[in-house]
Amino acid sequence: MGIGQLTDTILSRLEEAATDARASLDPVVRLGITGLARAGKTVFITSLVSNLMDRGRMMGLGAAADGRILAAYLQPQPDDTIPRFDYEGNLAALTCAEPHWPESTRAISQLRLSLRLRPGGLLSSMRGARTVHVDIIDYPGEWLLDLALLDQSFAQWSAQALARARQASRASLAEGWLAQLEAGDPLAALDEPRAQDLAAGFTAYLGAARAAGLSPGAPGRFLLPGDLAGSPALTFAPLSPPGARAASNSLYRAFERRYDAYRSQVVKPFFRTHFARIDRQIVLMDVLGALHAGPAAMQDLRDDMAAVLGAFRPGADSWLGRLVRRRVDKILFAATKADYLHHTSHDHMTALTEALLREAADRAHFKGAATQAMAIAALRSTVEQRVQHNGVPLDCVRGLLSSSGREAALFPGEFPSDPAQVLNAARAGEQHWLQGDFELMNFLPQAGARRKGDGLPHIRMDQAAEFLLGDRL
Ligand SMILES: Nc1nc2c(ncn2[C@@H]2O[C@H](COP(=O)(O)OP(=O)(O)OP(=O)(O)O)[C@@H](O)[C@H]2O)c(=O)[nH]1
Ligand SMILES: [Mg+2]
Repeated sequence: MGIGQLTDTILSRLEEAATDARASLDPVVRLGITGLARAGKTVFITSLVSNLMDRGRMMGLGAAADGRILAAYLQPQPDDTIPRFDYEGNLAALTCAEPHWPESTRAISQLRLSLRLRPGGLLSSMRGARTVHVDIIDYPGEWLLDLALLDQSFAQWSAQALARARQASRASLAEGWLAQLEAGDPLAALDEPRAQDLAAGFTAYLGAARAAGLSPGAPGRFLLPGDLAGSPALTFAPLSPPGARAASNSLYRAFERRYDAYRSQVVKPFFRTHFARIDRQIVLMDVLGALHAGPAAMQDLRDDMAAVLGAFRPGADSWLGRLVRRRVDKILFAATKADYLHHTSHDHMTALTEALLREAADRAHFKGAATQAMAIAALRSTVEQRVQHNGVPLDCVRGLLSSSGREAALFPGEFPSDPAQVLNAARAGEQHWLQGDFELMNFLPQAGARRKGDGLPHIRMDQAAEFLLGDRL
């Protein structure tokens, strides 16, 4: 083990000890919530907390159904350096007189929910109530994809990023940046304005890929810079290998150094201080969004899933493998926004999510943690309705359209019933789905969703909570 690795491990242990010393003796479950941008993390956490505080809609969570949860309350979180998840603000957005979806959030945040529990089983009358703290940690899924950078040199990463940018589905999005790249010489001396232009061109391409429903991939912070915006650690871009030896003052060497700084000063601290301490994880996936965006987006989703799973089972001799002492033992992959589909399609959505998970687990040689796939809606914004269309019954969902605020019943298209057909078309790089395109709707949250004793209306949040927390309650 090198000195750098030793320091990483020691730093991580010290951090852990400091947190443990501050914590009480009550058991803590550290629940990680992640997913790529717009996957539904903020709405999920708001709904989970609301439904654990008011448990009328949580009959699928054993401890709630048995009446063993005596109280649930928010507490100050143990980590003073992480922003608190704005539960109250997000709940207000979803339940106010004119409900709207919460603002996008672009960094890590945390919330502690404590549950007071009556013990179950034979000894229930002899033991007093106990407390379990659930520490909810919200972090961007893009940060997990950065793990791959730790195994790649600047040259390797550049080659891979350039090959990806030239793929058919991306070439037009990357055009501007690739032209910029051709116009310059990586052996020329570093010129800061040119370096900034290249980084900006590369970032614009990543943004365009995301807007097209494709995965921007690593480096995750280019689109989520937070307080690193404009810093040298984010002012680099892939470069083609130079034909001759690059001098130390060249653009090529400067970008190589910045790439290394990004890895050691941005990527590693996240894994060391936050990721290494997670017990349970939910990965939210916008499967409907990928289906709508087309086969290339679905292909990206499966690559991302394999990369994410790889982070949860790092090789024992990898940097992360040496760092992670406590292993995540349950991971839930949840396809979100199931309320955009009539329930008759939910089984198909689950089947596709399961197939994606199975395949990602094979590719990442994943074993160890229990995994499950599910279709959920953190906030149900629709009701179901059967509509006659040219004499044929159509299973629609009805809600308030985001575009106009008017109510409408829509049919999104048949959700494909055969996952293999979807996966094959994605692998083959088809331009469109054989069965026709899948429309994406956009509904607003409904007013008056909240009733006394009930949390936010949802689909299968109780089953998600049972899988993630049931055995600890
Ligand atoms: N119908 C429906 N839409 C949802 C649900 N959850 C999220 N959405 C939609 O997805 C969008 C993104 O949800 P967020 O919870 O903000 O997603 P996020 O992962 O926190 O996004 P970032 O903070 O931008 O990374 C919302 O604005 C809604 O339009 C849900 O349960 N049902
Ligand atoms: Mg968010």
